[in-house]
Amino acid sequence: MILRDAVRVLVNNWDGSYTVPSRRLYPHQWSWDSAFIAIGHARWSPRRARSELLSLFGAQWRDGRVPHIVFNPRVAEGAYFPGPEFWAARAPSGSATSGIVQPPVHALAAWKTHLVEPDPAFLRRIYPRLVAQQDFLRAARRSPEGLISIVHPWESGMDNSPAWDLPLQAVETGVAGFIRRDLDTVSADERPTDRDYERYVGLARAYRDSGYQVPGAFQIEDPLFNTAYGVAESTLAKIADVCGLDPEPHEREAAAITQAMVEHLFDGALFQARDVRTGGLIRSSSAAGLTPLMLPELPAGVADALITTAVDRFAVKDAVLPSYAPDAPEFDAARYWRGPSWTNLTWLVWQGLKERRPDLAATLADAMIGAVSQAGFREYFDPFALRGHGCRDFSWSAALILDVVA
Ligand code: 9YW
Repeated sequence: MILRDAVRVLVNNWDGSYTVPSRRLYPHQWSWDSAFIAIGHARWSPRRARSELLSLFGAQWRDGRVPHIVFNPRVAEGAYFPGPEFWAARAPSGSATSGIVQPPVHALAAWKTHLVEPDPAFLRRIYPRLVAQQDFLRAARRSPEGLISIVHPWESGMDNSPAWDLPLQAVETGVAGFIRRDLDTVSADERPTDRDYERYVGLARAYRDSGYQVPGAFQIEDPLFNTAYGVAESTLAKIADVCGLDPEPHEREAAAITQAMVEHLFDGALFQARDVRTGGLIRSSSAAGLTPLMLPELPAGVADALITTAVDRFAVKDAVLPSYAPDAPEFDAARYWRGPSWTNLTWLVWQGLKERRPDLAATLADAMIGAVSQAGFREYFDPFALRGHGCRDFSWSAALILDVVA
């Protein structure tokens, strides 16, 4: 039943060559959504999984960046804010896109698709594009410490995480005159605030006005983004191997980023984000800090400390994973990335626990299935009451459940 419903969500959200995250709230193609969605498609239609990824990379920029939104020209102007008129950017393919990126989880998606239905020709086609995606991050976003930075909260994928409260204070507000289309669909107390949006728009506008070259007042090394980058390198090593290419440079890069993360972002219990402008760690209780469990070469002692934190502070033994630790004062069970459980974040931590702690991984899998069985394929869930929040029929909630039960 749950599998049939999940496939139905993906079929209804399919747009011919890719899947929209949600028909009403997000009617275009989103970058990291497409990766998670491909992982789900792979379980029932690997052809759609390959199409999902190839269509996204069809809008890759010449500098290698994969834009976080690829706009569908058939969707009415103004249906989503900020839309193509705001971003004013075009890929060489001619598609209108945004100019920022999202966590690079796509190599993992390509590999998982290949594992379900081996297709070396697909891997050979997508490999150079995945390498270019990483090259962009190295060229444009790497600090002397060897970590990759994001220049907008939207690039983290966790837009209004409390981890961004402090760095956002340095960002000017005062950008007004826009219409929040998200509030047409979802109630305001489940979304970021207007003050958040003013800063998001201000930051995006400044980056846009520099030709998407110069970061504005927000430059952060985020543990989830860096984990995705590191996992991409270890995955590219496997893909290179299948393609008859040298995996070694990717292995070296994966080891280097893991080491830099442990050295600069680990606080002894959780990975934290670092503010590049001040050099200081931003102490928060975001579940993003648990995702380094996915890094294959994470030292065992560090992994053990993360697992203790996951159990003690994120209730991993008896609930779905909250996006923010419930014992922290900023926790809000219903507001977007400030506490609710998200299937993609839970899935990432589940991946990281599968080999290290199969018992906890099984508990998380059951919890994910329990949440969608009770509330449907909602965008996010109250981690304790399991009440659904945000939009309905949300693609990655459906897609990742297909992977979890496979
Ligand atoms: C927005 C599409 C995207 C996700 C992000 C999520 C949200 C867009 O939706 O951002 O309008 O707020 O935060 O992770 O990719 O599902």
